[in-house]
Amino acid sequence: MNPSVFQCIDAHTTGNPVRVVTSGIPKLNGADMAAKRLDFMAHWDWIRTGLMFEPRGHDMMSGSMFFPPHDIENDAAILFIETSGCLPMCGHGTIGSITIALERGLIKPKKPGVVRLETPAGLVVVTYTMKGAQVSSVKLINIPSFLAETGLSCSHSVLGTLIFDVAYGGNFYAIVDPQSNFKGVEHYTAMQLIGFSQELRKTIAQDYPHLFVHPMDDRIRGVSHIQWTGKPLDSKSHGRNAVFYGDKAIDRSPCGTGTSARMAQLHAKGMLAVGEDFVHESFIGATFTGRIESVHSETWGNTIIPSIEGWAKIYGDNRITIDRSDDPYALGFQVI
Ligand code: PYC
Repeated sequence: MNPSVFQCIDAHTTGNPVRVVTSGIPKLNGADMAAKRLDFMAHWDWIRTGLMFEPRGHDMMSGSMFFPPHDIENDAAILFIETSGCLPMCGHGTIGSITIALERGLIKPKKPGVVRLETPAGLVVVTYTMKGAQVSSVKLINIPSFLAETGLSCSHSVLGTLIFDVAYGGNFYAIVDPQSNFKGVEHYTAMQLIGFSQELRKTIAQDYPHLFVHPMDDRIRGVSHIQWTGKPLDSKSHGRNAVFYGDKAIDRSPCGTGTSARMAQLHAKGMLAVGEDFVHESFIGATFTGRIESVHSETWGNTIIPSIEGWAKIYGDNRITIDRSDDPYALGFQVI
């Protein structure tokens, strides 16, 4: 068997990696990206683990593949591949992937300045600005986001009882705000937050097994990410977070879906108005600017339409081979 070859372009979105696969992409079955995501997970997941996990990737690795759109009104469709699986939506992944696609001519938008992107979670409309041949900023209008539950509690072996809310911004987030048993992100190391999160996510899944299912798409279910909040480093920012994903990762970017979930939570609690900027810092102090573009009332609850703006930088071209005939680590591994 010849090695499988994947041509990739590597970038980072405010510090968090994005690897866009441009060749070696499998043909997927399904009428939209939600169905294609399931087909990929069932039959092609070895490509994700081979390209995202060690030794070709690492704990934070995240990437994507572009597909032709299913609706001719749109410009492209995207599959997100991450150490945590195939997320329905990824904000930093969208900003990085669109930057790569535009700078390298992978997508030619029908209307200059706008990319209509089909994601597994729904249509995301992206606008961007260029400085010469480079994309200087990308703003995405995310899918409807909402606060799902508030004031839930769990017992944690180190921290004690924790109170948290759950919000959806493309993935379900347990959001832990400062409280008597958690002083705020600024008081902990990344390693401590990773340790806390590994246990908390397991406990939430045990204590609330049926609670978090998207009301319009039951293929999206479960709290996959933990968002710890706290005081910003810069007085001009409005908040800071540390988002835990995968098994050992803290997002280096402020997390696009996490910021969307955070804005949905703050809006529902009367702490963020429509049109107000929300400058959100990551654990390393990188920022995205979020905004609530509009609010809606659905039969099943209230939603916000959030926007997220940030930037990305391409740093490399990467021809990666996966040789399943003789490499015991062909499919990747994690050290947990
Ligand atoms: O930016 O949405 C995001 C994201 C999810 C996981 C890591 N980053």
